[in-house]
Amino acid sequence: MATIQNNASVALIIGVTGMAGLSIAQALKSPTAQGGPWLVYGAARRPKPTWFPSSTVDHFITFDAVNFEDTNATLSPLSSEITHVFWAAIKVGRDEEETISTNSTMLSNVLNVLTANTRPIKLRHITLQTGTSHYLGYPGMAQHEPPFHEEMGRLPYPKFYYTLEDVVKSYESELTYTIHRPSIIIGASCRSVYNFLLTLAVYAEICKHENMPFRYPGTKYTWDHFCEMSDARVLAEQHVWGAVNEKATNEAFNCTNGDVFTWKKMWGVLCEEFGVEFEPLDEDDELFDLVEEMKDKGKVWDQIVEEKGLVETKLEEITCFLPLQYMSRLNFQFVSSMNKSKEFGFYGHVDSFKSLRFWIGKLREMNIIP
Ligand SMILES: *[C@@H]1O[C@H](CO)[C@@H](O)[C@H](O)[C@H]1NC(C)=O
Ligand SMILES: *[C@@H]1O[C@H](CO)[C@@H](O)[C@H](O)[C@H]1NC(C)=O
Ligand SMILES: *[C@@H]1O[C@H](CO)[C@@H](O)[C@H](O)[C@H]1NC(C)=O
Ligand SMILES: CC(=O)N[C@H]1CO[C@H](CO)[C@@H](O)[C@@H]1O
Repeated sequence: MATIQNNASVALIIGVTGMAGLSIAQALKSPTAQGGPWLVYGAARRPKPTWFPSSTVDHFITFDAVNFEDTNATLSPLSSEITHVFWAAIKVGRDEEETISTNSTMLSNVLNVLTANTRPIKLRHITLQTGTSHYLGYPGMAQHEPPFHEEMGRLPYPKFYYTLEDVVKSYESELTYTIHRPSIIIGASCRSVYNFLLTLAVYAEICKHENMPFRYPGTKYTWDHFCEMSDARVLAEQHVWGAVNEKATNEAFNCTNGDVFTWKKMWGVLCEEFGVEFEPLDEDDELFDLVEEMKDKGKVWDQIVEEKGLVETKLEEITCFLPLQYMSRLNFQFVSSMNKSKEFGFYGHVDSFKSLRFWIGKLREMNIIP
């Protein structure tokens, strides 16, 4: 276990059991990490899951950031150590308003405690992860034209990402920040709210088990047009880069793999990896309602988990069929510009097909899927 030295880099990752948080921990503990060696505190709301690799963090801590007393009791003793916060947490409310209030409370609580209980303030920087939905409107409402870039203004309605950015900016006189906006995050965890890859893997396993075809729930448009993803490793690399490079200070960056793909091609990769037959999209067919199809499949997943001896999970906790289906029916190309990142000196990238294969392997290694 690493020990604390004066002026050392001490990280607190909020949301360490999610796809991004786990990859940030791994990036910080890599021997070549910029700004390292890092002492890493990983925080989550719930206790450490069995699949979480213990050696990834120096200290695993649990507290509920929504609760100020709990946050204060846990973090005030650490406020004289922690130099960097990596924010990769999300707690989704019943609606955008609840999400906004919950999220800004969590973020304010953590920043309050770390800046109020020690002098001089040790905390120097926060990396805030939001997402490219920053640029997206709600169904039927105004939105920006892709490709999206950072200078695009805010849309004229409440979005919790905007609120989070405002909370962070309100601490501008005390610390610096960077904002990271990934697209669809691809990584390995069963504690992420939006894990599209795991959702697709579970769907494929259910298809095999039930002898159902592995059908695409989206439109012909997204089947044929460009989409992109954000590998959790590239995202983690950008967080660390943002945390230690002065040039990036107080700037927002998109974060995607740096390539684009069509779902038609990606579906083929998924079929190969999961061992299911490729079903071409039939233009004349009605849209396939995956959400409806998976509604009652919880018991089937339970059975697969038991038969294959997998880590115990519940279908409704690890999948997000509705957002997946929504994404697969967008009527524009879901792509972001990586111009700004590159101009500022961040060149992280990965081949999206290789990325998918890599993370499917990880999910298997972690015994989350068969
Ligand atoms: C937070 O905790 C510290 C140390 O335990 C304590 O001194 C401080 O009064 C607490 N702050 C608040 C606002 O409760
Ligand atoms: C992200 O990409 C979108 C689409 O190209 C672009 O409009 C937006 O300005 C980019 N944002 C940043 C911070 O680079
Ligand atoms: C590149 O990104 C910048 C934002 O940094 C944006 O202003 C510009 O329009 C983008 N150019 C292209 C070709 O997307
Ligand atoms: C900026 C913002 O929306 N802050 C809200 C965070 O949530 C608390 C309550 O949960 C509100 O009081 C704040 O106004």
